[in-house]
Amino acid sequence: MSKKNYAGIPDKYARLDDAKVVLIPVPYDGTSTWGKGADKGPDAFLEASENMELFDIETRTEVYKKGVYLAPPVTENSSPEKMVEAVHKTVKNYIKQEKFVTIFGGEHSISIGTIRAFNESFEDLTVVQIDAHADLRPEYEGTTCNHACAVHEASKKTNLIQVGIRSMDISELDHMDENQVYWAHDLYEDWMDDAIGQMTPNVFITIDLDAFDPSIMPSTGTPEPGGIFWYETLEFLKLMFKKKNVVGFDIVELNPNENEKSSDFLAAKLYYKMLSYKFRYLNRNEEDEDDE
Ligand SMILES: [Mn+2]
Repeated sequence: MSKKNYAGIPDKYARLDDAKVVLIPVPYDGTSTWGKGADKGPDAFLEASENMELFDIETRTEVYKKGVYLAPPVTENSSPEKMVEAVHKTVKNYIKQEKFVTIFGGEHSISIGTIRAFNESFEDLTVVQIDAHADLRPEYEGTTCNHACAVHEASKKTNLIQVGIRSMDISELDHMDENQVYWAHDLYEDWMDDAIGQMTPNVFITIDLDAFDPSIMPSTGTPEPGGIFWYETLEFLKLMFKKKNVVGFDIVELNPNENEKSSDFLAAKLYYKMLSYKFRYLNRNEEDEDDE
């Protein structure tokens, strides 16, 4: 894991004390079932971030000046349960310091710990899961902390909204609220306002990169055809940052391939876009409808 600043930003923007944002890498790949390599995700993401322009054209901002502290990575991997506990503890520690906490995985099981920490810290939490897979199994291969179980706990303890889903086991229907599922095959219709309407004020976003179409995001553990694309995803994210109090987010399942760098760049740009939206729309709320 590199010891450099996030995106090569100057030291004065990278110190914990002054930074508004904390970025926690979790290079964990303990339970993945098919394509291995999500443990290499954070390094590939950080390397791509160093080669990215830091002026966001759309928001006309340089959000890194809010300060981004790159935390030491969470490397606990002795068991899936211990990893989830370590992520939970680390995330909670930075939330308590009133930072905007973001996490980069690693496989999706890391989100069990991140969501638990946010759910304990923010009232009446909505979790928006953008993912190809339902990830609702209560247990898989002997553990409740498998990537296939990433949002099972969230489905019981938070207001879960699932977007982009196109792969699941029939047993997962028992744990699914289909009124709050936006299937990939339905996303050509108007759907964003309906989804926003189902959200409580506090929103946490978990993005499994396999939600994206494999044509633009091939480097992921389990690519599924028929995924979402770049600008529609940005439109939905922007809407959430405008209308809701997005309290944090994680991005998971980058499985880098050294011959295919565009996925690393997509992840890097996605992360920076989300920060740009967060601070551009920071003081907005539902009453503040006017847009420039
Ligand atoms: Mn997932």
